[in-house]
Amino acid sequence: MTKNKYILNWIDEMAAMTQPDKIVWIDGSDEQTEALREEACSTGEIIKLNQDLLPNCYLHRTAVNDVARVEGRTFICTSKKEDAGNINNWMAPAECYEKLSKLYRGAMKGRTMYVIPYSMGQVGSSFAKYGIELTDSIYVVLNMLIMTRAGAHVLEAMGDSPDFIKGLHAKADIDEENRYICHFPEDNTIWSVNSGYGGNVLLGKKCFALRIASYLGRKEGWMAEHMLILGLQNPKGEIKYISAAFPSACGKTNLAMLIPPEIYQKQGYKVWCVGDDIAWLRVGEDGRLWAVNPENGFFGVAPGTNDKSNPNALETTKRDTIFTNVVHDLDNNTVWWEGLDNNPPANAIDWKGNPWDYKKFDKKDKSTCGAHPNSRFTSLAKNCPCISDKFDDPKGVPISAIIFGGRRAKTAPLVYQSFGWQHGTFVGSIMASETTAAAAGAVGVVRRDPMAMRPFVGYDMGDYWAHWLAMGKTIPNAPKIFHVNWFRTDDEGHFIWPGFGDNMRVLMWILDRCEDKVDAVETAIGYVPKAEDINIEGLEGITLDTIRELVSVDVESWKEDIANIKEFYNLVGERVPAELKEELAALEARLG
Ligand code: GTP
Ligand code: SPV
Ligand code: MN
Repeated sequence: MTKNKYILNWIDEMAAMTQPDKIVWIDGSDEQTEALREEACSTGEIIKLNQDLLPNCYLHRTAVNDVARVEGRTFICTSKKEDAGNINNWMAPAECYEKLSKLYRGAMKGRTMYVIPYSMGQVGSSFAKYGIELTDSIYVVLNMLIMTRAGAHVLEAMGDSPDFIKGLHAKADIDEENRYICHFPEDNTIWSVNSGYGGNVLLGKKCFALRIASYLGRKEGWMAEHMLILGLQNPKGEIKYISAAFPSACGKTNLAMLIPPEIYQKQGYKVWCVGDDIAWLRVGEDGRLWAVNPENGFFGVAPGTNDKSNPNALETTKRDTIFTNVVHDLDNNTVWWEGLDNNPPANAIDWKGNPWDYKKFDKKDKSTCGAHPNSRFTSLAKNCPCISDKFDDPKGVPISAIIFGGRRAKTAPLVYQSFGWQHGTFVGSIMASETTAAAAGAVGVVRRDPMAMRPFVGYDMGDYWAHWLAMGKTIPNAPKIFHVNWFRTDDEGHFIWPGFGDNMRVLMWILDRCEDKVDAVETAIGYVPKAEDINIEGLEGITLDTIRELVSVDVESWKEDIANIKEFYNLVGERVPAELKEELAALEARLG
């Protein structure tokens, strides 16, 4: 399909190592895709679901030991250790290549190597970057065909260029002890072995579009961020765009597709989704920051997705979708997950492939779940009812506001605005959140997750913050920076803020602030709303006092946080920019 010698030589080399029985080039045609689906169904790799109820939908179960990203086994392999920084795991490139070569050697014997040419971003646009993933998994091929723009047209766009990201993935034995997700930013290379789960193996996503892209962005003067992008349309038809960085499983997909509360719908407000996970941002000729979503689909969390919380996502999953690790309803040959509805299937198979008795499901005991808490749907962005007409626009969209956020039971208020770009960068750098099921490890532990990028920065965290500060100086008309927290809890541990669609009420305040339409109260941490400026019309059980409580700044818990922030800055190490240390000292002084 190509004469590009860089591509062909590299594939020869990888094939000599992994020794597949045959090599198949993915062209993106319906015929080939359909043949691959049939083959994967025949081996049980995927299950064809009820085609009347869920046309073109399939179910896949990963190995029980392989259900989330593995941060402990994710490496940044730069020639100098300092360049990977203290937050990333590091291995010397030569050592890593040698170690993984042994795991790859002969790993594709008896298997097929699929060659997937793909683009992150609209093919041919100035934002687009190309990659090739070699994989022995049809599941990966089918997911990449949804999540990226893939096929023969990408090879054409690549021409004779040596400039592409080389990704190699082999399932090998799905052996946890030998699972590695390794990045060689200096070589434009990604090697993944012994996993078959999403973020570990769909190499265009976190590996390329965040880890490698963040490295390239620093070199080339742009930004790759773990951000959703949405457009909020007012009754006059004007659309303002917002991007928001929340850690994994903290509400990006939900916010990106939110349905406005009735009071806003009646007035004619609408929300459009441009992206739900990753944004690439560049300074435009007009001096504003412009964003594209480099992906082509959504790899969304299934549990909790329902017709109240996220009807747009639910609708998107009704066709052309691959479900991973959800419940299989045998009576209808459909799927189910916790939080979909109150009718769990009576005759069902759980995510592990065992018969599942919903009567034994105990909300407090995750081991009784039918669907894995990190079970996912892979769906086409174009099937989303609220997809923005700018989704495919090679120019992207201009960003008015950047929002950071996380899960904090107490410390962070519902919303606050930073004092400017530098302070906003500081706010991003001290982000913290309770851990979720999206990564292997304990759930519910507070950890610092700067810009929601802790697992995804492909270089030193201090340098990454310096890049944020430097970018700010190149954007004459920079977005305003905010922080939100939908997850404050009361003394019984219940969320106080209703969240989901009602988060629009907070977005309205944010956009009003961007346009200088509303006042705010200056506090030690930033500007918070006056309670009466958050619209609570039509909200049951929420009064102005509730809002006052939600936007209050608990000085004592912030003081406690300062010690933890200092510890984290120490961990990041020498390259923490002086400006951020000054911001930290200033915050400490303001707290008194
Ligand atoms: P990744 O795909 O892992 O990057 O996750 P994400 O950030 O897109 O998270 P997602 O929108 O899938 O939400 C994850 C979980 O948070 C789901 O269980 C949601 O139900 C829950 N959630 C999302 N938004 C809200 C909210 O406003 N309030 C509350 N209480 N929960 C929310
Ligand atoms: C995340 O964990 O942030 C995800 C899912 O979006 S994964 O693709 O597995 O990284
Ligand atoms: Mn994500």
